[in-house]
Amino acid sequence: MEKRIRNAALARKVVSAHEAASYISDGMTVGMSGFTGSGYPKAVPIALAEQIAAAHAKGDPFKIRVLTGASTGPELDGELAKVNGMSYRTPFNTDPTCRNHINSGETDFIDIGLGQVAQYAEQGVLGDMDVAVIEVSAINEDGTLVPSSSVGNNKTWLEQAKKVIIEVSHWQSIDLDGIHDIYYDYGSPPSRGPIPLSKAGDIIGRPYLECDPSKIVAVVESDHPDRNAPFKAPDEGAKHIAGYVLDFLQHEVKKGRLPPSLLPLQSGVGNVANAVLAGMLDAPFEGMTAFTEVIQDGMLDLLDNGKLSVASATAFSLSPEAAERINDNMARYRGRLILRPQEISNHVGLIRRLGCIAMNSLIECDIFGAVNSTHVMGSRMMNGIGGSGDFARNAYISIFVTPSTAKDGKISSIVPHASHVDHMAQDNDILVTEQGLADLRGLSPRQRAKSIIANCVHPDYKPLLEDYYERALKSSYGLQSPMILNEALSFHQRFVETGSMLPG
Ligand code: 0RQ
Repeated sequence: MEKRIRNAALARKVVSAHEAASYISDGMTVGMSGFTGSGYPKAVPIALAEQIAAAHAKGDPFKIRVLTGASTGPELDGELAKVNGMSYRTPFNTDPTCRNHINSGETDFIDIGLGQVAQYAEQGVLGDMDVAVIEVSAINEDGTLVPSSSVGNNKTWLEQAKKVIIEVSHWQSIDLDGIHDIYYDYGSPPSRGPIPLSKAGDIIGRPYLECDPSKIVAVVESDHPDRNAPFKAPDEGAKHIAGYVLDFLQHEVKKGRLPPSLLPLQSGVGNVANAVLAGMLDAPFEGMTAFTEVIQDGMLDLLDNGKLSVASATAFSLSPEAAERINDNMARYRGRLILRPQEISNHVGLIRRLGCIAMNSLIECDIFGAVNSTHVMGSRMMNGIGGSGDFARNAYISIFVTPSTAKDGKISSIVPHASHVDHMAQDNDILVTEQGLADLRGLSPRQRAKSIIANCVHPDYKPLLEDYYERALKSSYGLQSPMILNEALSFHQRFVETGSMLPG
């Protein structure tokens, strides 16, 4: 086994996960590493959950406030949620038990754009950080830390926390060394200067994380794998969506609005996003780049076949097969794969400067193009806005992709009025479903409604939306964005009452 703890003083701080977890007590604010299932601590949260369960069994209170990069995995959000150990959670979650606690009101969830979290933490509005628990892939002789498969908010947590626990993962590739670019010169307003990054592949920082060694109270070794979820093979709908997106991009190149190598790609996670990336393998774009937040399987395939020259992100989000492939060959990707802090991967100024092409998924979109990415029926949290807000608003072209229906056709993804808005209509350029594509750029709300209903709505819902919109044109208080106030949320109301948005 390679030597992963190369600093003698820190090697003397190696303890069991239980001993490390005992530094955390009721009411503490804990910053954990982790972003979309990669690079999160595993051994310490499992031990912590056991300690929380033991305290609860004795009738003692024990809940903590948990801050991460984004979603984590079953050993962290899963275990802590199962023992009802989180009073507060930010900024993004995909764990089903944690989601239930959020939606039952048990856990306060703060849904923040991922690029903004570090700044909020630095302002102190997320609470003083008592402990940070950070997974790394190695500790260097000089005490600097080789990050793991995600960088997320780790730089900020290491700076902000009073005490630090380092979890050294033996599962992570030893060759992650050299993959990261940690920018330390961002500063705070009013003395914040320009970030010297003008291409996705620019290296602007250092390869290692730094931490005041006197704050490190414990080092734990673990060998748990990341949560690497398998992707479903793209279904027919996803393939259709991918086809429309690729045709659109080719059309933009033909029109001279995009270069033949496109502009840096951002892609959300999920099967549709992955299908679009898979489609790019056969598309006529060469020398592409990615400036995104997660590297998923599709990106890796594009890097492997040379279509993508470089991909910048903050984390991996891979299937188990792709994780194995990348772990076995990490050294080959050095210089072509770059992991950065999420305040840089999701920096709105850089997204605007580079002119990213953003592709994200959604819960629902209304006939004017306002997008809900987070709340089912307006009130139930799914995962959070994630990075979609950072990218959608600031992209050169913002594309949203979605199947036209959800839950076996009982829900239309296109509704008269969004029941919650994460991305206002003005930010969203292109909407794509398996039915077709609506190019909303330069259109008025009435023109947008016509285009979305004609191109994107499922045939089962088209007559309903046409009827609603025609009547809105006749009875609306104003005609800029025609609306029937007491019917705007009628699709949602029908679903809550009958289990389907379809009448009868
Ligand atoms: O639930 O599997 O239980 O049926 O939502 O939907 O269609 O598989 O799509 O995986 O891309 O997720 C918006 C949630 C879409 C995601 C969202 C149900 C649907 C299914 C998943 P089931 P799909 P996806 C980069 C960018 C915000 C963050 C973001 C997301 C489940 O993309 O979290 O974009 N986005 N980040 O049935 C009720 C509807 C629904 C619905 C879908 N209208 N009503 N349920 N679902 N539409 C990554 C990061 O930021 C980290």
